[in-house]
Amino acid sequence: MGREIVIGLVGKPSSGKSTTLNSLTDANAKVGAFPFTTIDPNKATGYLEVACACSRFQKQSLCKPNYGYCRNGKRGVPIMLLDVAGLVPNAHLGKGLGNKFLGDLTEADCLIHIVDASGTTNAEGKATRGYDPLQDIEWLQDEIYQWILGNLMERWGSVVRRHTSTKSTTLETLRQQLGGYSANKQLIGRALDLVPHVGPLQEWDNDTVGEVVKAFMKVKFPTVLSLNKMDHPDADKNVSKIILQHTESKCVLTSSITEVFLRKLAAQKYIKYDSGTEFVDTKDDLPDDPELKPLDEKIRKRIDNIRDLVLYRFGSTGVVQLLQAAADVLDLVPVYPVRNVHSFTGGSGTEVFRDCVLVKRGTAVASVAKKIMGDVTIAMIEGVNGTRVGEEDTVDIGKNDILSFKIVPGG
Ligand SMILES: Nc1nc2c(ncn2[C@@H]2O[C@H](COP(=O)(O)OP(=O)(O)OP(=O)(O)O)[C@@H](O)[C@H]2O)c(=O)[nH]1
Ligand SMILES: [Mg+2]
Repeated sequence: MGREIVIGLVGKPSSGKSTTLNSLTDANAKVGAFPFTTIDPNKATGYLEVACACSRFQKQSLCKPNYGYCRNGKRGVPIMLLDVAGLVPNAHLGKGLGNKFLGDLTEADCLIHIVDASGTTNAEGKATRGYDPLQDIEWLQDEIYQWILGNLMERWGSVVRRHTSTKSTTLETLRQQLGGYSANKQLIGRALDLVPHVGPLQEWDNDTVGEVVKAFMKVKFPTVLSLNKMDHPDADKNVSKIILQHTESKCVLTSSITEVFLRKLAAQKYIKYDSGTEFVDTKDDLPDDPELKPLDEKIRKRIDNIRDLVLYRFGSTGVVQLLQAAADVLDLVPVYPVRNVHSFTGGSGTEVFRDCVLVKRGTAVASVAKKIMGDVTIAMIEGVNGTRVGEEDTVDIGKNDILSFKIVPGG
């Protein structure tokens, strides 16, 4: 059903991309304290937690998603995460693994830049002390920019000739040139709206092409900063510096290694742990719980440390919030296609809200239908209780987000 949202995890080697992937999914990507542990991209499904529509209608007990989960009105909607090889300065000139990483990113809808906020790895991902991670944010954006710009400039002469001879619009020509980055016309249109003064394409100079590429990057790769390794004592000062410098960016403090550890302890029944919260309960806290195993001194000490250094200081390990921040920059709304707009069931059975897709806020209902069902002819669209919804009406949280599409048979 439709194309899933894809989030790319990017950053220099050893910043914690694979650890973050493992902390958010069931993946078991290889992790190592040396650069280029990951070469081929790892893909795994994570879950974006949203307030499910079932709680609006007190139908939590009947809510059984086809994909993901719903626990008492808290729904985990599947989202694809992509962990790619580390990027180093001048990758676009072939350094490190060169452009390989960038090619793997084309299908991403947004990026999470995993920054090693502890300053214990240099720009190449090698162990050091006192490195300033602020630099990584600058050069990483520049690498992506140089990559897209380089690909476009390589053939700019012929792009302009073709554009003029076929009398294409700027949007059509850019669609052809940038379509390879899984960018559709709407997305490129939004990028062009950011640079309204650029004039006709055949007259663009290098600076103008650069401006257009920057605008394209903004809409194609909106980025969240994950300030990772915040459990490390050197992270504090770097974190405040980054947040002060990057006021326009969404920053989330994370300790992905802590999340991996807590999940492991929970699976082994040493703790009860609710991801995304600061609450960890052990046998010491819940002595009557028959499921929990007693702690040995070593584990007890580590849990105390985690509480002091991460959970009580920051409120959580941050990784669940990271996906929410990504959904925010993408401005996503969960939309529930149903068969029956009174009971919210699917084709058969009593279970409700079986499907859920994430779409950009403000998307027209007709585009939602297309995303879900492909090219079919819609006869009618209904909302809650059978109210008619127009094809051009737009979706928002709580507005036109429960829909039933009646299609023309064979249309
Ligand atoms: N202290 C601390 N260390 C971490 C954290 N996350 C990851 N690490 C460590 O950082 C090192 C690199 O982690 P990886 O997840 O392999 O890093 P990567 O970004 O995938 O690296 P490449 O695949 O080489 O690009 C490992 O030794 C991890 O244990 C964290 O939150 N805190
Ligand atoms: Mg890795």
